[in-house]
Amino acid sequence: MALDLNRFHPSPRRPTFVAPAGAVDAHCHVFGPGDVFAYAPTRKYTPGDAPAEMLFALRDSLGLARNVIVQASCHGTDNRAMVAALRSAGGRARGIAFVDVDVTDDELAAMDVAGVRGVRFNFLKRLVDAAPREHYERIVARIAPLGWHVVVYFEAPELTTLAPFLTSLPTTVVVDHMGRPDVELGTAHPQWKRFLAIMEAHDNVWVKVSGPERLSKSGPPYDDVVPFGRDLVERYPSRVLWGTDWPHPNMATHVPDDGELVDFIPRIATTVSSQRALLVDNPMRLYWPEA
Ligand code: 0GY
Repeated sequence: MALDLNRFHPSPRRPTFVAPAGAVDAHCHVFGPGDVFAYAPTRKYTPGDAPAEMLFALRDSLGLARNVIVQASCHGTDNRAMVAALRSAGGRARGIAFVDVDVTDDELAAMDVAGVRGVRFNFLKRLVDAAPREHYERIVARIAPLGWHVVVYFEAPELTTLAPFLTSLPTTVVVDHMGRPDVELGTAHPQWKRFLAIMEAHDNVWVKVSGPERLSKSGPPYDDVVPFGRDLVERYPSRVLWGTDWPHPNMATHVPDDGELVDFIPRIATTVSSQRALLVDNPMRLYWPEA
C-alpha cells in the first residue's frame, strides 16, 4: 500500500515517558481545515487537514501542556489558521508566523496579541522559493522591536552559505530539527562540528532537538539520531527546545507515532533536570516569560 505522505498517525501510542508538568511541544503545525482556511496557491504540497482541536487532543493524550504552533509553508503568509488556533488555545499556545515584507504594523500587533512570538525563515527549496538576504533583513527590522525572534529551517549543507546571515541576526535565533544534519556522517564529522561551532560562539542561537523521524536513516526508534540530540542537550542545556512536528508533512519513509517521539526524549535528555529544562524551563522562558 502506498504511504499517504500527508496523513498523521491515527492512534499514537501512550508514551512510556511521563513528561514533567507543564511540558511544551515547541514545534507543531495546524493545517486548515482547507474549507475554512484555504491552502496557499503558492504551496509546494497540499496537506491533509490537521485542525487545532486535533492538535490539542494530541497534546493532552501525550501528557503535554502547551504548544508552539509554527506556520507551515502550505499556508504561505496567510497566518489565519495558526492565529485562530492560538486564540482557541486558552493561553496554552504561542505561534511563529510566516510574513512578507509588506506585512502591516497593525497585522503584526494583532498577531502579537494573539500570541505570535516570532517569524520563520524557511530555506528549504522544496518548500519555499528563495529570497534575497535583504528580504529577511527587512522583516527582522520589523519584528525585532516587538521582542519577537527568528526560527530558521535549513539543511546542514546550506549552513556555510547561511552562517554569516544567521550569526548577524540581533534577535534570538531558533534552529529547526537540529540543523538537519546528515546523521550517517556521525557527530565527529565537520558538518556537525560546523553547527556546534555556531552554537558555541553565539549564545543567542537555540536549537530544536526535534525531527528524529526526518533525520533518521534507520527508522524508528531512531537510534542513529540519539547521539546528535544528546550532544546538543548536554552541551547547551539552556538553549534546547523539543517538539513533535505533528502532523508531519512530507514524510516519505513512514508515518511517525507521536508517542514514540515522546519516548525519544529521555534517550537524549537523560536526567530529570535536563528533561525539565528542555520541556518546561527553556520554552517557558522564550514563549511565556511572564508566566
Ligand atoms: C516541518 C518540516 C517540513 C515542512 C514544513 O513549513 C513546512 O511546510 O516545515 C518539511 O517538509 O520538512 O518542520 O514541518
